[in-house]
Amino acid sequence: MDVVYGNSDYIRSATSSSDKCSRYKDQKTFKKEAALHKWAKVLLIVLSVCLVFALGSVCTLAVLLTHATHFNVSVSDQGHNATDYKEQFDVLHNQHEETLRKLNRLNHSTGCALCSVHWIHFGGKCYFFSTVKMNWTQSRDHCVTLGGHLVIINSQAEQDFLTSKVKVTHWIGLNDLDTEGHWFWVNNQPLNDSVEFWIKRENGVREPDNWTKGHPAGEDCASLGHPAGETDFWTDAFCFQEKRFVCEAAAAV
Ligand SMILES: [Ca+2]
Ligand SMILES: [Ca+2]
Repeated sequence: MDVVYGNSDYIRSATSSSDKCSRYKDQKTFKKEAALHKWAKVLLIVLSVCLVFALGSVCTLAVLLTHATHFNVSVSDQGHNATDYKEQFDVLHNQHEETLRKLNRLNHSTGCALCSVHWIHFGGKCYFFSTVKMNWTQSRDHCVTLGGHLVIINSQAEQDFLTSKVKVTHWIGLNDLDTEGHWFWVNNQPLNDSVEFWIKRENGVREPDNWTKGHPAGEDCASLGHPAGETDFWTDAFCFQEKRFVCEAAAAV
């Protein structure tokens, strides 16, 4: 059976379809706007983060540039100071050299000695042979107060000169106080094994022997000669013993 619509039914039907279409369009538009709004928020967050990072980078660069500038200024100042000190050192060094030359000429013209009174000149050095006795440490310190140091023997010629001047044992500037068997001069230089004059007796007994009888710490200070009278060579002895000593100092030239 055919269904026949009246005009009013047709109009209602058409109107209903139109409304549905309109709601559909509205819903679609709303979804689009919501999606756009969501992306806009994401984009805004990303831009904000980038902006924060950019500001942080600018601040870091500014700090680094400030430090680099200060560092350059500091290095520049130190460079100037080093140059100034070098120039002052050169001036003082030249004055010192000139003073020594004048003193040398004065000594030659007047016949003055190159060493102080009671000191003996040999090989460009001055030597003082004490007449009093002290222990090794006191001897070392006394030489310093006299403007020198306990003698440091660097050659056969120097050894021969010293032995020609002494008749009894004297302290020299050599010790193994820090480490047993490691001998050092008072200028902290180690003993050169090719320039040493330890006693080597025919019976095979040699020095240094670090004798410990009565004194377990052993013998840690070197002397020219032995109490028994051998003065041509070195021996180690108890540092607390009192002996005469030899000081050495630079000559005036
Ligand atoms: Ca020793
Ligand atoms: Ca000894």
